[in-house]
Amino acid sequence: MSDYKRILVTAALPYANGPLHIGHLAGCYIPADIYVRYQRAKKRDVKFVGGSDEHGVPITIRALKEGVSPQEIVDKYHEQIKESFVQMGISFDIYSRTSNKVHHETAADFFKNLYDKGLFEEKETEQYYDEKTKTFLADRYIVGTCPVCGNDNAYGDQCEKCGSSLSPEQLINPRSALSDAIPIKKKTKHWYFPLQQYEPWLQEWLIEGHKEWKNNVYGQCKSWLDQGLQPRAMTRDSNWGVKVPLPDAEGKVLYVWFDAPIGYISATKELTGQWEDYWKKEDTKLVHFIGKDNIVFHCIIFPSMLKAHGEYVLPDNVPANEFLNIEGEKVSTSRNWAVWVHEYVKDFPGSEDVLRYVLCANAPETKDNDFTWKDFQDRNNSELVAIFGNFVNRAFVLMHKLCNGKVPPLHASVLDAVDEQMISDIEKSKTEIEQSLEQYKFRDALFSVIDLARKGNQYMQKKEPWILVKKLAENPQNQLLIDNTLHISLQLTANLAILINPFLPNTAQKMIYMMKVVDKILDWENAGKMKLLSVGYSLRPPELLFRKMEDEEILAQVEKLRSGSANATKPITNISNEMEESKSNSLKPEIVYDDFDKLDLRIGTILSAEKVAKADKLLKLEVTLGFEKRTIVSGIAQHFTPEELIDKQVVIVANLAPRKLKGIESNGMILTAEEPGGKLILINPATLTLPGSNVK
Ligand code: B3M
Ligand code: ZN
Repeated sequence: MSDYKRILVTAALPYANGPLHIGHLAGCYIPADIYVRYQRAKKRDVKFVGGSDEHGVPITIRALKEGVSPQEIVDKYHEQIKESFVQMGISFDIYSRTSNKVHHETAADFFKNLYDKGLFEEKETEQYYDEKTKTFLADRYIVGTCPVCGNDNAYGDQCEKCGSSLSPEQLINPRSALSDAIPIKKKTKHWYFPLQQYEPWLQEWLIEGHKEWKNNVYGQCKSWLDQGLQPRAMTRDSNWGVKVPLPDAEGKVLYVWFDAPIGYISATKELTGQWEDYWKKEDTKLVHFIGKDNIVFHCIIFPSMLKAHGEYVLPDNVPANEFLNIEGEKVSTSRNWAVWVHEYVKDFPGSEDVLRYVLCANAPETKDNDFTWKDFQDRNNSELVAIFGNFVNRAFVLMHKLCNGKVPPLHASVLDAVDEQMISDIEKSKTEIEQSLEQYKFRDALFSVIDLARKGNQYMQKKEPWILVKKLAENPQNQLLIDNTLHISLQLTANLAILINPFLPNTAQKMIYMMKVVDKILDWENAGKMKLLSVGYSLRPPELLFRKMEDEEILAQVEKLRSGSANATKPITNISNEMEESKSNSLKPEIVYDDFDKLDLRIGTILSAEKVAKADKLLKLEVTLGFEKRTIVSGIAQHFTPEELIDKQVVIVANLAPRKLKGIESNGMILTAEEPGGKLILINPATLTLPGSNVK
């Protein structure tokens, strides 16, 4: 680890154009908060800054949609988002907003600094213009077909379907997002930042200098640089935003992606008079937590701006996460396919830590991941309740029963190998968790904590103090063994409180209340130690740390999601039956590997699909395996239209004996998953895969 004196952690500034959902939390706020809480526990000088992004088209569009002013929009959502963060324990040192005066000044000064250095290219170009609403159409004001993936609703700055970054000129059949009008071209002047001039420097600083960044981040940056950078307009025609601080710039504001990251600087200014230490001293470690759609802005554009300015430190790391899908589908706020934080905290009061747990355990750290309510329930019931909560509860209950409610002594004379193993596991866990946290591997870190609790349960199981107590009369020695087990278990409990604290702060608080100790015990340096609780100290009775989540409440959430969403494919009236069915859908008898190995499973790409005459269930598919083409007749016509199957990749059983269906010879079978309600889902590879590849 390099030498630094202070850490500045930023988390992306969410647009104040709607409430917070769990995708936001999983993308950057939970990991940032874990990191910061850990650093605070390490007693490092760390500041955690954030705030609302209140400029740009996302805000003005929302205002138009709701028929109110942009100011009303940001006022409403800033407050709501801020409250959701507080409720979820996201412990910003400051949560600011970009409409603040200090931000407008800071961003304008930054622009002026680069302008005075002669860095901007001033260019008059023709841009799309909507005559109906008299608006220049940049960014999200313009929509059209994505040239990369064909999505009809790609924005002028990005296609949300394939993630490509776009400019309005690249859209096929562009139309105004405001009026649907076909835009004309009209001249307008803007200030361009010459990103291409920073290529050699980025090559050196980022590509050569930051190979340790996460693969998903590094890879995206590399591909941007490989494609070559273009000058980028840093101003827009609008009345909403930071005014361009130049005399001849009426009706021009800073591009939102110019001002938003400067929001980190303004927030730090608001937070502390020492803000310059955090931004200008080389021994600061600057870390940006973001979601994957913000990578280019934080790794390429903002660093180039900072470099151009010259006085600022550069990010040491940008540990971006990928996306979290919900129940297998992409989050869509417009279609209400989301789990809203303000609703979660109402529906599960007191269970904020459970959501933090699930979002960390399932964090999209290296690839997109899926949140399902079933998984939420399983992780709660079988990890938090059955492992962590269970261990702590057992230790407390047994201590009250067998040791008079006090921390029993440790008797070295009867310490055995099992005890020693437990003690050394505690020490090892600390190091392991610490290493994972330093490397931004939050899932691994969390699993190590749970694993330690699991070891605690196993230890207790081996020691069986509840059996020893029964033979106490014949074997008074047993009390020494019981004491040792409970002593170690209680020291382990104290350790677990320290280790879980960055992840589940409310749980750690409950634990220190039960142990009647002060906050100070949670200092990281205490982890790994065995003398955290003193012998003879009396502890409170246990409280349940987590409660079991029942099927009904989980089903209610699934139902809420589906029925409240435009994605609802079918009315969900009895999803509980479906869950029941899935429980009773028992497994087939065991097979050996050789049975499985007989299957030749391959990736195929569907080239064409058509209905089979006089068979309402069948589709005739042409599938390529790369080295050959197949005709496959599949009974999926009631689940998929022929059009939606074209170009899809599927898994096929390639060595199934041919058979005739409605007179057509079928050569193979397509694999699908069947949900309890009968819905079919294609099994396809997560990324484009060469046809013919073996599936094993
Ligand atoms: N508001 C984009 C987003 O919410 C943007 C992040 C700004 S971070 C400086 O995804
Ligand atoms: Zn696309």
